[in-house]
Amino acid sequence: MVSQSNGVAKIFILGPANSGKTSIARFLATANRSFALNTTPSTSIERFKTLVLALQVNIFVTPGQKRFKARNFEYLCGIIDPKSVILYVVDASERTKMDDYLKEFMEIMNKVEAVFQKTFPREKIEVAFLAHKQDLTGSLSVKNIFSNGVMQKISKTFPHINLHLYDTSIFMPTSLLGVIADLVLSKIIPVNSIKGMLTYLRDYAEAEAVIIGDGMGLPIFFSGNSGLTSWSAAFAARIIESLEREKEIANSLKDEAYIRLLNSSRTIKIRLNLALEESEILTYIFQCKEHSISLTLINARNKANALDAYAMKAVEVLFSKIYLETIGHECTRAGD
Ligand SMILES: Nc1nc2c(ncn2[C@@H]2O[C@H](COP(=O)(O)OP(=O)(O)OP(=O)(O)O)[C@@H](O)[C@H]2O)c(=O)[nH]1
Ligand SMILES: [Mg+2]
Repeated sequence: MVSQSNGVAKIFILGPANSGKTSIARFLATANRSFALNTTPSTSIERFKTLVLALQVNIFVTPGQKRFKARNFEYLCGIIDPKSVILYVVDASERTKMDDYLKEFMEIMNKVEAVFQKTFPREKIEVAFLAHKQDLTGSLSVKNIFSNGVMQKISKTFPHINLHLYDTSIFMPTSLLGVIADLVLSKIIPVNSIKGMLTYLRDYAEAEAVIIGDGMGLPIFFSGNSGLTSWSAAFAARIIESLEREKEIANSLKDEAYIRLLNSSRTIKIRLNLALEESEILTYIFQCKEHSISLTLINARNKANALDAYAMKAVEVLFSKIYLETIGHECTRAGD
């Protein structure tokens, strides 16, 4: 579940044992897939803190084993509020257990509904059901799990719950970031207009995919072929990271010339063209005051000169939209 106030979101992740809850939280907190996947069964509530664009996200992961059920319920009901978002995760490849998982999910929905009826009768809470591990063969899609009839029944039975359905996998980072963009970021930044801009840019560039990544390398927004989009945001993050490392080395060696070169401007704009044999990845990075975002175009067919200027301007505009409240006008005045 996620709740936001003053630029802080709280995400609580629930669901049966071994469904991938800790992996999801680890991935969102680090963008590191091997760290995310290398888990052991949890025995207590785990807390993670991360920054997704300008938003601080606090993630709370409950342990899934049945012996923790009562304690998890108690914890959840004690701190739930209308700004919270619940992520309920199941392993979608566990076909034979799906009925049990749905029963458990309904049990939690009942408790949440009861808390809301009593404490927040006029409010609603966002809940996302994640049919996770979609990379495994035989996994059920969320559409298979929830037919239209079931959804209608749920919305009637739980009038205080807004239920959203997602197919996710750690191997498809955009699937997880889609959940965060829809349910968490949409409350602080104009997600729909950013998505609209990406679609426009993809059409203009005739690109296979367009991706906005954050400083950590998470693919926050994307348009186009989602298989291609997942990892490309990581390139830009690695470039920023190595630039930061060079700055640190120059500072520690007191290498004046190098410091002047790297610190010469408040803002850093990078344009990178990665020409592979049959593909081309164009990346534009805008960095200021330790914040950065990247815009990546995959296989753009339109090579018009205007594309470069347009894409760089787009990434600057996005940066100002996203970080205006956090760092003010300082970084963007020059680009206006
Ligand atoms: N194939 C695949 N495996 C995944 C995915 N996400 C997580 N896993 C694996 O699933 C197993 C369980 O993941 P955890 O994150 O520990 O599961 P959990 O829900 O936290 O489990 P508990 O702590 O016992 O409640 C681990 O071996 C993960 O590597 C995924 O998207 N695809
Ligand atoms: Mg766990």
